[in-house]
Amino acid sequence: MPLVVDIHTHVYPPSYLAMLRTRKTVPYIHDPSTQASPRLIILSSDDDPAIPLDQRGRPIDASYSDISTKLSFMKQHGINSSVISLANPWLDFLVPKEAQEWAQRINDDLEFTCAQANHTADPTGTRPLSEKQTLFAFGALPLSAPDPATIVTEIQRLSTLPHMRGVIMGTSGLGTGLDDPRLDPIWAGLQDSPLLLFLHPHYGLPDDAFGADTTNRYGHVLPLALGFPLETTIAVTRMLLAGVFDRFPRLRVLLAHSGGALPFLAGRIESCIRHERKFVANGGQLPGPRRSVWDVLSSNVYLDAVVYGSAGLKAAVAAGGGSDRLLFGRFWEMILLGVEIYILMLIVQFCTGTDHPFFPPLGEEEQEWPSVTTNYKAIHESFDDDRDAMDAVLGGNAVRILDLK
Ligand code: 5CU
Repeated sequence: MPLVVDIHTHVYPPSYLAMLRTRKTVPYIHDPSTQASPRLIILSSDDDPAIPLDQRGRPIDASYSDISTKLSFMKQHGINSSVISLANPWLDFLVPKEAQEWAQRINDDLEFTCAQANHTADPTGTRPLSEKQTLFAFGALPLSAPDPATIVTEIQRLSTLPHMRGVIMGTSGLGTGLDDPRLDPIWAGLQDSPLLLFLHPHYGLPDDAFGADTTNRYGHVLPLALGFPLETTIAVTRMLLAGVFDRFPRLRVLLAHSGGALPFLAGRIESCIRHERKFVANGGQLPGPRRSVWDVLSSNVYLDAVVYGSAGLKAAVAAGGGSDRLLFGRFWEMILLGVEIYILMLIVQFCTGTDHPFFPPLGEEEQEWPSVTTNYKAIHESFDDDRDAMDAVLGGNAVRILDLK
C-alpha cells in the first residue's frame, strides 16, 4: 500500500469557532433557535439578507473542528498523514491589535493538536510513518497586524514548532494583493525558513463576474468551481509580474486546487509577458519579470491534486505541450524534450489533498466522501501506468517536500 498524505485538509479550532459565534458580519456562525445545525457564513455571497439566517451559508458539524472526526475520516479513506490548516478566511478580518494574539493562539492550538495525536498514535516515536496516523500543520499569519515585523516574528516562531511545515495564506496579503512590495519582508522570512507557503483562495471574483442573481439560481457552483481557482491564478500571476520570484528565487509555494488555471494558461501568460511593451525588455519603463513562468512553475511551485478530474490533472502535468508542438513543428524534438522534462518536474511537485471538511457527502448514510473518491479516481486514471509517479503523488512527494518524519 502506498503511503497517503493529505496536504489540503482544513480545521477550525474550537477557539476560532467560538470567536465566529460572537460576530454578526461575515465571517460568522449563526446558531438557530431550533435543533437545526449551526450555519457557517464565510463567503460574502452567502450573507444575503433575502435569505433567512437559519438557511444562510452552510450547515456545520463536528467534522469542521473535531480532531477525532478528522482522524476517523483519514482512517476511512486510507490516509496515513494529514497536514492540517486553518480554513478560510483565516485571520484576514481581524482588527490589527488582535491579529498577533489570535495567530499565536491558533498556531499553538494546531501544534498541540498534532503533538497530542502523534503521541497517542506512537508514544515511543519509533513506528514508521506508513504504520500510524500522524498530523502536521500549516500555521496562520497575523496579516492584519499593524506592522510586517509582527508577521515575520510569527514566521520565525512557527519555524521552531516541531509539527509546523508551512503557512497558509489567502490572496489579499496586507490588503492589496500579493504583488504588494510591503510583503517583501514576509517573502524573505519564508524563503529563509523551512516553511512552505500554501496559497489558498477565499474571495473569488467580484459577484458581477458571474451575472446577476446567480447565487440564488446556482448556489456555490460558480464561486467555488471558477471563482476560487481563478482567484489563485490571478494572485500568483501578480506575484510573478511583480518580480517576487526574481527577488526571492527560493520561495516555495503550494497552489491550492492544482494551481487553478495557471498550468493551463502558463504559455499564454508567458507570451503576453514577452509581448508587453511596457516592460524594460521591450523598451518600456516597467521592470517586468525576469524569470519565465515555466522556470517558476518547475522550481518554486507545488500543486495539490484537488481538481476532481483526470483531464485537469493531465492538463496541469502536460501544460503547454500540445500547442507548442503544433506551433514549433520544426523544433519538434527539442520542444518534446523540454516538455518531457517539464512533465517530470511537475509530477515531483504534485501532492494529494482532500479539502476536508468541505464537500461532505450529501446523503446521511453515505460513508465514503465522493469528493475524495473522485479525486483518487482522477489520480489513478492519470498515473496508473506509472507506479512510481502515483506513489509520489499520493504521499512520497509530500514526505520529501515537507520533511515528514
Ligand atoms: O465550500 C467552500 O466554500 C470551501 C471553502 O470555503 N474553502 C475551501 O477550502 N473549500 C471549499
